[in-house]
Amino acid sequence: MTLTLRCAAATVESMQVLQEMTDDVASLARDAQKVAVLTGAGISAESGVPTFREVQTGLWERFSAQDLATTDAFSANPALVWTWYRWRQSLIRQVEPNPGHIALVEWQRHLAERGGRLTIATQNVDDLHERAGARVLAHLHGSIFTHRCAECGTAAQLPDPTYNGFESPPEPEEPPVCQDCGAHIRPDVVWFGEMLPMEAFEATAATIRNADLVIVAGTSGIVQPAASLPLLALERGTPLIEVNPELTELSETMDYCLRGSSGSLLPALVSAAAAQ
Ligand code: BV8
Ligand code: ZN
Repeated sequence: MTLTLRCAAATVESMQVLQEMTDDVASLARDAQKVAVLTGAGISAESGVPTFREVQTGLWERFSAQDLATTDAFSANPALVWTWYRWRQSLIRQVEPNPGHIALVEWQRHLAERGGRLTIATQNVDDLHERAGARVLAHLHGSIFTHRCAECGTAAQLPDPTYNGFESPPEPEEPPVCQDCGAHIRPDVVWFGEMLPMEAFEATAATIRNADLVIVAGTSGIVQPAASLPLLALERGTPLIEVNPELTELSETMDYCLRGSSGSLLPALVSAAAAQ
């Protein structure tokens, strides 16, 4: 089925879009056996984790997330960047997965029981997909929960931070140093200007190429090269569905743009998929 409706024409209210297209979208969800999902910061927004576009607060109010997520920023002000990551780690630990994360687990289980599969690749460095019970194929931008030496790469085992994620820390703390070489310890995330983990990137590309439905949820589609991965679905005319309250850099390549929150639209999609 070649879906002709492009999102430029489909930017109407999400539930209306979903209701108007219930037959099309619901049968896509119901018939799909190999679903590839790419998530971004937006899927964790309803859990209370700020997205990358949101304005920073407290110690970091003068910086954008993009300013801080770089090796230059860490070299210039290791304590400020290190504390940002430890504070974010604390905040993630204080929040819970939301209905959007849970819906993907249910869809993943529904398909696995029927010989199909749903794969999740995320740009997020949080572990909310895993804590909801999902198997995650790839963390394209790493994890905020593991750490390594910025110089020699030795893994560092650290105690959990004890910040209150709902308040800004009073002052920054220096990062610990490597036991082997004395250089600073850094978070195991991919900073701007750094390469993505190739295995994670290639595995995600393979599942999108091989999917019969691609869902892009909660991403602005700005950060490359992750944001280009959904375009691989165009090679085989695989249907693309976006779940986002706003128009994104990817909207015009989508077959359907479901305008609303992942916490409400993903459960609606999954109930359509599971309907007999
Ligand atoms: C690299 C980890 C090169 C750190 C992150 C073209 C090709 C390749 C690179 C580039 C390129 N053009 C530019 C670049 C450079 C750069 C880049 O993309 N810049 C952008 C700003 C243009 N890319 C890189 O530097 C990448 N590396 O290219 O290396 C190289 C090559 C060879 C050898 C050496 C080097 C590395 C990029 C990774 C950066 N690290 N994260 C950390 O987390 O601190 S990226 C970070 O920002 C997040 O992980 C996330 O992925 C990204 C933000 O994107 P989103 O997830 O989409 O979040 P965002 O806030 O933007 O949007 C939220 C969305 O949610 C919105 O649309 C909103 O409407 C929606 N939403 C809100 N509420 C809800 C919702 N949706 C649903 N439900 C809701 N309730
Ligand atoms: Zn070291």
